[in-house]
Formats: sequence, C-alpha cells, structure tokens
Amino acid sequence: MREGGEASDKPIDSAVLSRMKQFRAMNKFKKLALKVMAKNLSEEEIKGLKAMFANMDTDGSGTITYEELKTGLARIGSRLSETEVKQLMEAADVDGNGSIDYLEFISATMHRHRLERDEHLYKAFQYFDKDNSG
Ligand SMILES: [Ca+2]
Ligand SMILES: [Ca+2]
Repeated sequence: MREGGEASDKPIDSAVLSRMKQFRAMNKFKKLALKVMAKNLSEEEIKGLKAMFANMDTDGSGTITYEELKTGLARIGSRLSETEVKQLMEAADVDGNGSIDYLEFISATMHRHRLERDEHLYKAFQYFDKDNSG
C-alpha cells in the first residue's frame, strides 16, 4: 500500500487473481475449451478484462510479458512471489511462446460460470467436433 495510490480492493482484481490461480490447475483440454469460449464472449462481457489487459500491456505491444505481468499484478495489489508470478505466467501462456496474448489473458481471467452456459459450451463442442459427427 502507498499513500495516494489507487485503491486496489476492487472486487474484479481479486477475482481475476483467483481465476488465474484456478486456471493454473486446469488441464490442457479445459484451457483450450476456455480459449474457444473467450473468443465468443461479447464486448460487454469482457469490458473489464479488456481494460485490465490494456493496463498491464504497458508498452502496447498486444502481449503481456513476464515483467509486465509482475508489475501489473503488483499494481492491482497482489503480493505474489516471483515463483508464483512465473507459475501464473506459464499457466496463462497456453501456446508456450513466452508471452500472454489477449485471448490467453481473457481465457485465464474470464468468469468461470460461463463454462455452464449452454451457448458457449455448444460453440466449444462444435469446435472440437472436427468431423461434425455430433
Ligand atoms: Ca507488452
Ligand atoms: Ca502465448
């Protein structure tokens, strides 16, 4: 905490952090399913997360590096160790290219209750059903 700093107790911040931690524990299939769902979310649904992504991507490159994640998380009031930030980074970086792109970020931080929503689930199902056999 610092004087004159921004309040970091906004619910979205802690929620996002705990979702990232949950994401870490998911298997590859679940992560991919979330990524497909993330693509289909409406602007309205991801407004807050989009702003947070832009906020963390300080150089505006369109991807979040480890350094940016570390600083960004610290800014929203997290007290994670280097190791924990690294673990979150590795978890969110689904394609393993060393940075978190927009879609990876949304996948790792979106509301999990979307998983239950039929519409999104169906789209994810269709994606994996390559031969459309149903
Ligand atoms: Ca960046
Ligand atoms: Ca990546």
